[in-house]
Amino acid sequence: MKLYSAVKAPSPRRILMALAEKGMTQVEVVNLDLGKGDNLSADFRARNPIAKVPVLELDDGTCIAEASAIYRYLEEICPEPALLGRTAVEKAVIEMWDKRVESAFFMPVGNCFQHTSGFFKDRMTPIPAWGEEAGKLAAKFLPVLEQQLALNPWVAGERFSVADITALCTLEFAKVIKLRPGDEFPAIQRWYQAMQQRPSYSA
Ligand SMILES: N[C@@H](CCC(=O)N[C@@H](CS)C(=O)NCC(=O)O)C(=O)O
Repeated sequence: MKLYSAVKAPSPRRILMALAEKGMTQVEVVNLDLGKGDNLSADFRARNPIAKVPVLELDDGTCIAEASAIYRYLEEICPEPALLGRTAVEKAVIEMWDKRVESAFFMPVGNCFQHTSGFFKDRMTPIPAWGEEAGKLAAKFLPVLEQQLALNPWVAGERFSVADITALCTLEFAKVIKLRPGDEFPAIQRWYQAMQQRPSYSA
């Protein structure tokens, strides 16, 4: 198995952390330089036509893109430790929180970064006003996360899950838009310290 990744990019980091949590450290990692457009090549588009990392390439050549689909594959081939839940309720609640973090936090952070920095201006038209609006939307997620973590040890409840990984990767990436939760978010701080103590944090 081979993981197409990119240093410091939040979406492939989700998979690197999931692999580390599952002890699947034998997967070969191929780092692309997104700034230089390595991912826009015909060769990479044959693996993912929308030219995004992560892509997990299996030994038979099957390519799986989209972080949530890769989470699913890893869970099926390596069920323990479970990151997608064990019971019907756990599975649904974890998926709900993972999607909530993706849509209400990851996407606005990414849009704010792309539309205000012009990092990908060779492949899109940045609209700075939209970027600023997206930054405000991203900030609105912090009180939601705070409330959840004030009531639960982990993002999706009692157990560590992919929702924690997705939230951590987004929270750290949010530094690029200068969004950092301060002392007014004590539950996020407590959870963040717990995340930093996991070996997968530095995967
Ligand atoms: N929905 C995708 C998002 C993937 C994504 O946005 N990847 C970014 C890096 S974090 C990327 O490859 N960007 C390169 C580009 O847009 O050219 C997933 O969950 O895997």
